[in-house]
Amino acid sequence: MTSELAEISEKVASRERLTLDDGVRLFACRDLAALGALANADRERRFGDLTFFNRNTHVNATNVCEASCIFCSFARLKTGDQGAYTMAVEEAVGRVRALRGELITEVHIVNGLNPDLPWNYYLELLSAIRAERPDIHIKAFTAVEIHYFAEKYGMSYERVLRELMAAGLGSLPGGGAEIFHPRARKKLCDDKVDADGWLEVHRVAHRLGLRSNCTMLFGSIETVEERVDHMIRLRELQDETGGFQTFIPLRFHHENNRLRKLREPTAADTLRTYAVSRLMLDNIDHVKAYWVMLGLPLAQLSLDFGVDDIDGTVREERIYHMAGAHTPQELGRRAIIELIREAGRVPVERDTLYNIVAEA
Ligand code: V47
Repeated sequence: MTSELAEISEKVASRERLTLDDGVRLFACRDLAALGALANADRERRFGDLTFFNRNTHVNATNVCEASCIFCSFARLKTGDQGAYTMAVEEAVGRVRALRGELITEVHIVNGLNPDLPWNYYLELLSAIRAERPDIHIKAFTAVEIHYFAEKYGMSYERVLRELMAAGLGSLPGGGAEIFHPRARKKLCDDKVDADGWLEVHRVAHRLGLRSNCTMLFGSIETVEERVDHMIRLRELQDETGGFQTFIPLRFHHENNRLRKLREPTAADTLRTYAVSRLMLDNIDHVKAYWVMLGLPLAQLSLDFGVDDIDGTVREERIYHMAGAHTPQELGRRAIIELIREAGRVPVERDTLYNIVAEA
């Protein structure tokens, strides 16, 4: 083991918290295998070979979005623009109804910031899905959407969340975090909620008893320091609330967006990012590799670099497929189990809140 890693690995062994400087040094470490082994030891200390997945479906009810994030291939600025769509509540519920009889446990809803919809649309969306499938957990609306609702409909974060909870909201997904550091955030997504606002939404959600996830969009224009800074801001909020369940590093895809001239992150950079995430975020239980964005071989490899979760069966994924992901739009339960087994791990089906549904 290289000497730089030896020093940090001693800290990890004695459960000493890693600093910004340690994180940056981990990114600079050339010995990817040794870094992976360090993250894997931590992963195995927590979960052994267990590898979590769930059965879910995605609903993206509208892609009309006022924000102009330069990495996004999904959004259309205005209703009526080419490719813009907004589902009627009944249509969105129909996507869930079509899965009647299937044992999915979660619906994941993320939308654009659509200026043409009334507040009631979202409440009706949740209550109609709940009425259709009361057994399914609804994980919906990123902190960016919650902030937008608060501003647009003139409510506090707490009021927005309480009304959504009363209509059926079960937890928040982790999207919209991108990169917190103001230099990168200004370039990536200047006109949506800033880091403090994103974190405040999750702080309030956790106080109200909701669990949530957190993400980081990596591999576009951010520096390594900015990645580690992002992780530390999440770690600090987690110290305060304990409400995050899983961290999901989201690998940048470059097709059909304004960053198409950039190269996508290499496999090595991707694996390194998972490993550093596992080591920096000592207080967040899970690190998830979203197979849709990674491709299946890299998703399997990630399980040796600190990852213990590969998300779900996922139906009708749009955000990454519009950005050039070449993975299938869904994987069946059998295929996910096979994927995990082939990588030498033990698949465990979980629900959104990490209760075990079945050891496969
Ligand atoms: O916030 C958009 C990212 C996020 C691109 O909580 C892109 O369980 C890469 O947050 N290249 C939405 N990334 C998806 C998301 C998510 C996914 C799966 C599970 C969970 C969870 C959350 O996707 C956005 C943005 O960060 N994104 N465009 C792109 N071109």
